[in-house]
Amino acid sequence: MLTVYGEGRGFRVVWLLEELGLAYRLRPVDLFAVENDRDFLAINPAGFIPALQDGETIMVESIAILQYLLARYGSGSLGVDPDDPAFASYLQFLHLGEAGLAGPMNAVIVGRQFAPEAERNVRVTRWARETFESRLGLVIRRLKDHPYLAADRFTAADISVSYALLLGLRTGNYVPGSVERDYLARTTAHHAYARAMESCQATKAWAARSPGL
Ligand SMILES: N[C@@H](CCC(=O)N[C@@H](CS)C(=O)NCC(=O)O)C(=O)O
Repeated sequence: MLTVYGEGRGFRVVWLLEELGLAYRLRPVDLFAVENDRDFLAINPAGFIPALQDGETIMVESIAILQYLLARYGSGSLGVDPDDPAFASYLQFLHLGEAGLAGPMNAVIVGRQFAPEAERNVRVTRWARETFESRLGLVIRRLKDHPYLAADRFTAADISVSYALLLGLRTGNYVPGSVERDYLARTTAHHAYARAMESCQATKAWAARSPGL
């Protein structure tokens, strides 16, 4: 049985598992009390989420977990094969969703919402916001004349980037334009997205009290 530890970016993993129709267990992790969660710290001593346990295999990093699951359990239409011309675009956006969007957005959230006033670093926060914006420009450019980020079909790259855009939206740090709104309406219309939301009750509650599309 696959076990996903933690929501947050674990939502990407749960969404993919729902798309693939694979059985899993979601084990919640309270990041505000993680130092007392010995069972989780045995899985990820670094104490961040998500983590995946698959038998003896334990791993972290949401995008790596997506790649692992697709490679190990069959990607169906959610991956792109290396001999497909869309492979490069697929890999690029799959990783850009975290490295170029959600990662910098973390710095914006900490800089604007979590850090005590005296410890806020305006320059770092601005840099992170500008990084997010410039990478977002690549996403918008692509979506202006394509429905999805790669291969003109929904792939794991869309799970990666959709999550990042929703993170920015729900934390009030990004307002999607019409291109991204139409895109998010398309990706979140998936039944697997709705099932993932039912599975991830903390994410569902967060979405309900946050800005929506
Ligand atoms: N690049 C990592 C980022 C993981 C991450 O930032 N997780 C957040 C919650 S979604 C977290 O655990 N933050 C607390 C921490 O990093 O200690 C991934 O994609 O999994």
